Amino acid sequence: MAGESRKRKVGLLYDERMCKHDTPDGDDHPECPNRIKAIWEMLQRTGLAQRCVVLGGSKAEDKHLQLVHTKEHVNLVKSLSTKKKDSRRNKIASKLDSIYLNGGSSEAAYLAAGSVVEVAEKVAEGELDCGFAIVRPPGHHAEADEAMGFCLFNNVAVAASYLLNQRPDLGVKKILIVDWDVHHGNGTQKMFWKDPRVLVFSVHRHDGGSFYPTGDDGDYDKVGEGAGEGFNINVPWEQGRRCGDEDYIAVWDHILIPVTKEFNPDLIFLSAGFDAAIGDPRGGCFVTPYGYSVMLKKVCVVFSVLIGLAWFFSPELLQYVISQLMEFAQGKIVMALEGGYNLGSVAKSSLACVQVLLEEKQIQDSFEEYPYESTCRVIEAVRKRLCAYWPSLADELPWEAKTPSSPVKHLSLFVHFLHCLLNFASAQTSLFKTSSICLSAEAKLTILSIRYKKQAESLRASLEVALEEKAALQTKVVELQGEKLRLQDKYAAEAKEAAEQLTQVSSELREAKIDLDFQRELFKKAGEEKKLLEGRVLKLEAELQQEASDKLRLRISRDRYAAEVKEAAEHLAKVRSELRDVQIDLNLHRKLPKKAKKVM
Ligand code: X5A
Ligand code: ZN
Repeated sequence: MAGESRKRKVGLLYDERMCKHDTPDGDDHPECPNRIKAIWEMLQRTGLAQRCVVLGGSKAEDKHLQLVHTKEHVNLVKSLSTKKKDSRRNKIASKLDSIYLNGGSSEAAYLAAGSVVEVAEKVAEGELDCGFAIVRPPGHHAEADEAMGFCLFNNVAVAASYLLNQRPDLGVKKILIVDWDVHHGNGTQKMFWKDPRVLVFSVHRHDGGSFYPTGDDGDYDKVGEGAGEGFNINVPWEQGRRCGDEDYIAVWDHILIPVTKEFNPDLIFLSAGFDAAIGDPRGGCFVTPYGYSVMLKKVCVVFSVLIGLAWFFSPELLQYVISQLMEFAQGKIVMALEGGYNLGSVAKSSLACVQVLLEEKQIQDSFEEYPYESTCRVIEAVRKRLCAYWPSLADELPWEAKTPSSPVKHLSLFVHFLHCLLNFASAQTSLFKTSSICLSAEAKLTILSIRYKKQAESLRASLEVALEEKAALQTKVVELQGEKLRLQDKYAAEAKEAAEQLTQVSSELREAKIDLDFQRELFKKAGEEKKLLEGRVLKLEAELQQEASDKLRLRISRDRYAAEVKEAAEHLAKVRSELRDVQIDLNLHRKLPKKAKKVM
């Protein structure tokens, strides 16, 4: 087929100026400039951006903004940049719900809305097959006359309204808006509440009305009004549910895809918030990048799946015509970023989506269908509420086994389908005239037989691959069982050893404890003894001191006595010598008289 060989033209819009919207005082905020930077860097690093048509942003025109917003609201956002003082902006922001404003907010808001318009216009014109506008601030909470929930202008609503009301020349008459942001797209819902040209679908956490934006606007009984009745679909997750891939895919399979087939939109907008992603700090859900890629893929191929309805109607000609159809109508999708606050999750999910848009990744829906029981309940409730408008939602759901339903059940659906087909065919008459419709029946049969042969061949090939895989898996299973037994033995031995070690260690521990107690006791005793000894030492010291002072005293008195003795001895010696002198004198006197006698 010609369509298969053609490269998809995927638009990627990024504009650094949208990073200028930031908190006025530099505070951290989840809706931060790095969100779009992270996506852009990821797409460049992986080389995907280089395979896309890269566009810069452009500012929205006031008259386009006013298609969904009031003049007052547009003027307020416009005036933000001219009001020089941050304090004035802070005052405005404080009156709004979950909004901050700075000097760059106005420009960023105009760029976000204008950029989605730009991508949508190029896709509608056919210049691009699809595109992704990496924009901020987000848009889906913004209402006609009020900014809220980090959103200033409702970017997607502005672009949808622009195509429908300003560009009838582009032939976009029916638009589907799929909003998979984890929050309800309240603004978008209100803007198209009575408009049957826009089918708004939002899946979000509702938690009984306690999740942002609180209230019951996001409940499944809100289906639109007047001409728009049935053209608003809400899938509200219940309280405490942390939904993941399986839940979202179940909603896709049993609500979104069947309805989209019936509605048969000319173009699809995706309000692509990534705050239901695994790792998001606010959403608390578990959608993986792979989950997002399957969700996107399912929406992309929905036009071509239109022909899936023909399975109960086998005339080959119809199949042939239908298979041509998918080439004409294939996936005009415009993705616009909404929320998503974990930079890694946002970047990885975006990458997975762009891969799908580029058709570079084979996506198979390989989910086992095990959604939460509550998910099944929600799906049943939504289908019941909306089946009056969308007959394909009326069937009993085959939750266990997927058995093909009887053709009779599908009859109304088929009539509707034929109706769509005729509409489409009349719109494409020129194309039909110049191509297949002029082929002879014989040529058609030849083409068909070739196609069937090819299909049979490819089926046989995949069967062979599958059989090989099965055999490989069986040997793997045997191997794994052996491994399992071996591991069991090993673990048992290890466990035994560990138990032994444990008992040993515990006995050692016990011993150590006893030891410790003993040591402690010893320590106590030693302490007591030490105290005793210390006392004794003190006493001895005192005694010694006493003794020393006694000795000193003794020495002093001894010295004194010695001196006295010396003195006495000296005195004695003196007295003696005096005595001797006296004796000499005496002797002298005694001799004198004798001599004298003699002389006379
Ligand atoms: C776009 C978006 C979330 C707002 C939460 C406010 N808004 N608490 O994800
Ligand atoms: Zn959100």
